[in-house]
Amino acid sequence: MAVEQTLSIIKPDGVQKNLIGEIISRFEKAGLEVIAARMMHLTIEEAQGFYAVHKERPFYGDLVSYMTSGPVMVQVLSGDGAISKNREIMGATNPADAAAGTIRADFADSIEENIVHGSDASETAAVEIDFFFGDGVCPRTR
Ligand code: IDP
Ligand code: MG
Repeated sequence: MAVEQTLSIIKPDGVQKNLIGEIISRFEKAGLEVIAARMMHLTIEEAQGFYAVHKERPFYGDLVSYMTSGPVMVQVLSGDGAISKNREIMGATNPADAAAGTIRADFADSIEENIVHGSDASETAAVEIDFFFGDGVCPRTR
């Protein structure tokens, strides 16, 4: 499987629950490497832009409010099959449907407040990484 990069976000509920270390530890234990990271509080415009693909959905306004309700931790993960591996570790969007042992099954309160974001395909990963880390990432040299 090819080495890929994917965008991961620990959403405001994950940060509030003090799960940054727990979540990143799960990625690292699965062999993914953090090659960029930043803690930030998204503006409404940033959240709207990031989730523009969902702007016609009924939950868009709520999603933007949620994503701007507190700071987030944004990181780029690198590794073999990183995009699907990250999605597997996250679990299904709705925690009620998420497999046991996934982040969302273990920690999410609802289909909206579901702790983490992960890119869903190579095209979206490239766009999302550029959205937050247009200045570049920090590839591992050891
Ligand atoms: P994903 O995060 O698993 O890729 P998407 O369908 O891309 O799921 O939705 C983006 C985010 O929008 C979800 O993670 C969740 O926070 C929110 N969301 C998705 N579906 C619903 C819904 O039916 N009601 C409320 N919020 C939703
Ligand atoms: Mg998505």
